[in-house]
Amino acid sequence: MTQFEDKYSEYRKAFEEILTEFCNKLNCKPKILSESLKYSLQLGGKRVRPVLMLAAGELLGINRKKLLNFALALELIHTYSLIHDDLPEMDNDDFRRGKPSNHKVFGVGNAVLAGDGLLNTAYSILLRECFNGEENVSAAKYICDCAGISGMIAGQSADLLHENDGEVDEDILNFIYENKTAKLISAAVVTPSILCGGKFYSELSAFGRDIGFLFQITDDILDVEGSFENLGKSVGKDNAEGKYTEVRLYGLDGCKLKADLLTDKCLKILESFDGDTEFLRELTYFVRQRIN
Ligand code: GRG
Repeated sequence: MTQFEDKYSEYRKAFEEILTEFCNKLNCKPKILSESLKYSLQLGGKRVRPVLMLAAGELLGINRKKLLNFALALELIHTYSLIHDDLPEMDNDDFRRGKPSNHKVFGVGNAVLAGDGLLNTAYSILLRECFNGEENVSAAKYICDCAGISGMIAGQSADLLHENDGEVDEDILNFIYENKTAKLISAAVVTPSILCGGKFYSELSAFGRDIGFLFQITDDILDVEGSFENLGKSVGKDNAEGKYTEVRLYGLDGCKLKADLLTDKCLKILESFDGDTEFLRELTYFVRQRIN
């Protein structure tokens, strides 16, 4: 394992301990509710948002324990969005993380409820954090805003609205990418900043936005060049369904160029920190070169 892989799995393990504890305590009635929540949470996934949060927290010198509940809430919100995104009336995908999507196993109604349940529980975790001081209140609000109607939900709404447009408009595309994908990823690195009084706030916001865009563009590239085996979900759907993507606007080569430019932008922002940014630099390359 490289030093980067070692560190990634250390962050991931720290996060998955609290996730496992959360899953073990789930005891809903009826039982199918716990099962459907656990199914999606424990399917795997890269855990890139929690890893980003713990890495940014370390850069700022925050005690990891202060971050774990925020990381848990963020991953719960992300998982809810994937369950709902896979539904027949949304992106209609039968597979996620290499396994049948939540609604293929539990049915559409239960999958809607699983997503609702994860979102509700995330808010409850964030609400509890609000008793730990004003900075926690601001951090919780920031995550809610990134996930909500001025964030991820707005992005998904615009995505649905424009999915059958004949031409791709750059401003609309940027709106969709920023809100649907970049805001939640950005929340991962901005939350630690808020928790320590706004240290490096503007740098981390800019880094989060750019790595979020990069993440979405590499997602588009992978939809063309990736495989089901690596991605664990269907490929080629964007093109087949005429979806609103950067590939349609700039072509595959244009997208790769844009991804390289965003990578450089992220690396440049990291130069302005006085701490050790090696892991975040490597993580940026990882997002650019990812195959899953
Ligand atoms: C349903 C409100 C609502 C929102 C859905 C997340 C989302 C918004 C749509 C998913 C569409 C999509 C493929 C977005 C690209 C970026 C993205 C969020 C990819 C999936 O995230 P990963 O790669 O997934 O972090 P894992 O499985 O690794 O956790």
